[in-house]
Amino acid sequence: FLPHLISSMEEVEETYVMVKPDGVQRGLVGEIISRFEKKGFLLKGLKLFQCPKELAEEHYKELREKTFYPKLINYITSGPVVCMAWEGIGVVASARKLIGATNPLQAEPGTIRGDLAVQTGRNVVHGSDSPDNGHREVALWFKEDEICQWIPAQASWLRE
Ligand code: IDP
Repeated sequence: FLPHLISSMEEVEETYVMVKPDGVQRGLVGEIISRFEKKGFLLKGLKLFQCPKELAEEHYKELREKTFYPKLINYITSGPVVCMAWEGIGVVASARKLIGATNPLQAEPGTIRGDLAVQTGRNVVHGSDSPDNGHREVALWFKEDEICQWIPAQASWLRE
């Protein structure tokens, strides 16, 4: 949170973004991180991580009743994921736009899923769907000491 650099009353948000196991296996980690980095959001947390089943179940608990839920849990725990915490004004909705629609065939070209994926069950990346879930998911996937509060050298070139 960089209060002295924020000139408006807009609220700083955080979002949890994750390169799913297919994105890691396909060598798309750098490409995906790059899109958020170039956009100008602040990276606060980053790690390669093998997700335990219990954590996957907690993360996707709202989808428990869905027929695809068991496959989703298998998918997310099938190999390492890359966990990211990004901060910024409007970062939650903006990250969702950069990611694109859940079904990659419906995702616009230029979005991560639109450019890099073909199937909902292999849609390479996750992004929190609301500011509340952003906080919840960053806290769920990261320990407190894995989050860095820092001011990038280019901060004043991103925000007036
Ligand atoms: P989102 O990731 O775009 O927010 P959600 O509806 O929250 O989409 O679903 C979470 C994840 O569950 C999706 O990203 C996708 O990996 C998986 N999923 C959703 N719907 C289906 C489906 O119909 N078949 C297989 N997997 C699905």
